[in-house]
Amino acid sequence: MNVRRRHLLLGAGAGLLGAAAVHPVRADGGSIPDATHAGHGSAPSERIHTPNGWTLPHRMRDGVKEFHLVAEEIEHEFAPGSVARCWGYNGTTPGPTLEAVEGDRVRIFVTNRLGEPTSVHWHGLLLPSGMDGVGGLTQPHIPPGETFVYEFTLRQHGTHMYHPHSDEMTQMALGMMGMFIIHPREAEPETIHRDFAILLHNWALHPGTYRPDPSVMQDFDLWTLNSKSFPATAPLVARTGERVRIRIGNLSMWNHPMHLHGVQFAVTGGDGGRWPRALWRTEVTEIVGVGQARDIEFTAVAGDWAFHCHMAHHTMGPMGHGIPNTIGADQSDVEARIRRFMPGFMAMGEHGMAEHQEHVEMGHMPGPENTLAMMAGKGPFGNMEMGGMFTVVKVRDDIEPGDFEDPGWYRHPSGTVAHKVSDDPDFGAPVRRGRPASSDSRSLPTPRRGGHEHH
Ligand SMILES: [Cu+2]
Repeated sequence: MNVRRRHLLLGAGAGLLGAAAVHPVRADGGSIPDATHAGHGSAPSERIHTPNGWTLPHRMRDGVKEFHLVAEEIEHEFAPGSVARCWGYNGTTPGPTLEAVEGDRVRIFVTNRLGEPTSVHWHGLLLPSGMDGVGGLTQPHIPPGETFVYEFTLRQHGTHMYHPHSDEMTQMALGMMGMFIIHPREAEPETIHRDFAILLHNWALHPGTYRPDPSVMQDFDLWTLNSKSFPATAPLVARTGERVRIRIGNLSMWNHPMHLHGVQFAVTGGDGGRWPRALWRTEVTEIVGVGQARDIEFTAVAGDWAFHCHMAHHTMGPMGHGIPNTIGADQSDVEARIRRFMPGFMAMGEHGMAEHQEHVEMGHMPGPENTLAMMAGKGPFGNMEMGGMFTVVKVRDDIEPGDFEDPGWYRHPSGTVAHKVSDDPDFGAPVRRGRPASSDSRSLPTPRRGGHEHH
């Protein structure tokens, strides 16, 4: 058991090394949103930047904004080394971001190219009951091959989402979801220079498999920002001093405390549109609950700032759940014995888990096929030992408006990087309390045989 599970901790890491710089693609080939016109005059209808994603182009017909969504099976890459047959819209998961302006009348065609019926629920929108998209309750399910149309007038603004309300468990587990952003009719009270949209999701893509498993309730393998796992998550790029908004939607099956380094942000809105200032909260971590959306805003400060879920297991790649705890366990004897029937076996985890990334990347242990490493990502100072719901907000003094390209790593002003002052563990005279543990873990009480198998 122990041996088999250890393999699950590891993935094929080699393909990840060059993956740090993955740029978002505007699949519509359209111009990059011009942030400079946000906040001046009338509201432009397309100005969201969806990292690793895109905004669906629309066309105007008789004063109605027309969109066309196609529900279909797709091939999706979570990060180099992990692809799967997923379900999405118009070729991607998440589906394209829909953008419109408060007061717009929208007409949305939905074509079902799946093998089973679907529907689309416009999550959080104020609309006629019959447009709400709940299969069986407010409309017939859309059979395979058919196209339905939804039409309503947008009577609100805010950060919203769309997803199926037909076989919801399966269709969402396989990736069917997207953001629906409605801009206020009037200009924003504060000029927003960068307006990002990120949808949180989780996936049970078991090691060595190619289709997400919809039956899993808790032990997910992949945690994603816009269906990408770090280091394939695109950085969020901004210029020093710009006002940045990150709209975060959560259609995963967990709540995610999203944490941003380097600034205190204001939580300024979400599903309910932009909140009055009196309701804003100053935070560094904001829980985005299942089915919720939250907007955070801040003034960009130069640097490379981590932005991630604070549930430590959500910033990791696939791992074996419930493995025995090897921290502090001397396994040298076990390793020798296991090697007799399993050449190349390496005992790990005595001093912590960080060594896993190195071992995997050096090819010491082949992982299961089509499975990301538990830890990945290279920074300018070494391994980042991250994965999943992690990305970097990259703020520079010289980024042009509308430029979202990865600028590379931050060049820290001299004297502003933590650095070594001693390699002597007895350095200095730090005050320490309590009883420092002996370096010999065998001084701890011996657990009963098989004690870690109790559940
Ligand atoms: Cu999380």
